[in-house]
Amino acid sequence: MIAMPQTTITDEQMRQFREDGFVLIENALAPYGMSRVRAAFEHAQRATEPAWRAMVQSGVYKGGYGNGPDAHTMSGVYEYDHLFLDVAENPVIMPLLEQVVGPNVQSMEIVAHCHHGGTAAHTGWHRDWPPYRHPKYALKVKAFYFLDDQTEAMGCFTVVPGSHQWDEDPPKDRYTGATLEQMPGMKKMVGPAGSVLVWDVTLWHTGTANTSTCDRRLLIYGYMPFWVKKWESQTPPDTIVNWANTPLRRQLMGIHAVHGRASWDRSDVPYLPEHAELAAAKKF
Ligand SMILES: O=C(O)CCC(=O)C(=O)O
Repeated sequence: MIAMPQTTITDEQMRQFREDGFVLIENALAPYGMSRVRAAFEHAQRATEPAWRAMVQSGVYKGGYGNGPDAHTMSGVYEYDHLFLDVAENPVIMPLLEQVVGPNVQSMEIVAHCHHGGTAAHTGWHRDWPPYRHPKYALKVKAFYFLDDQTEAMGCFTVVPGSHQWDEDPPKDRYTGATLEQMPGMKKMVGPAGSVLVWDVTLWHTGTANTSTCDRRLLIYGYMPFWVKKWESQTPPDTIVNWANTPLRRQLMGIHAVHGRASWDRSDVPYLPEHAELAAAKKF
């Protein structure tokens, strides 16, 4: 295993993740400092705001995560600040991720997200894909970092605890629009600024209306096993390759696996010398 700072994941947290499909860890941004993280977010938001406003004006919404009049989705934010890449390997959640996704975990997406005060829900009840199951691992989890205290009025991310264990998807003809928040068993994910919510994407989930005057600001990270293709035919951008200066970072960025097979590795990015040795020592 790679040496890195450890955070102990308690049996209770693991039980909650397995049974409810999520776990909330407080003070998860402590390694970076809240003011530093907020400054990076605000910089990315300022830089992307004109294009977002033009998109909203055009009425043609693209970009996922409800990008449009009720939310501003910022992808590729690591081009504005490397901090967004640093947070992808947050030592506070790496041990949990290695347990729930597996030791060959990689980060799939990095998004900064603002769901503005006084706006409608930017999405409805869904799960990200069918309930693919593995006896040991979740195929995908997301980590949502709260940049501000999350109260129930702030358009909280909301789940039905335990629904990741169900075969059926949320109904499409009920609990939409005005009845969104009548979903039986739903729970709003509140918590103090700096917390991270790690959740299984097969949970039934939605955003809700932000009836407060405060913007709901999140950093969103998706994590999946290394064998899922992240870059496909695209060569990873230089910003990512240059940041990925350790074997673990290479794995996290979907370039070269530490714990997976050498045959899964990309050949369009040269190995780090120490990673070449790791790969050469593998059987496959
Ligand atoms: O922003 C939210 O509250 C909803 C997020 C969501 O639907 C997703 O991550 O798939």
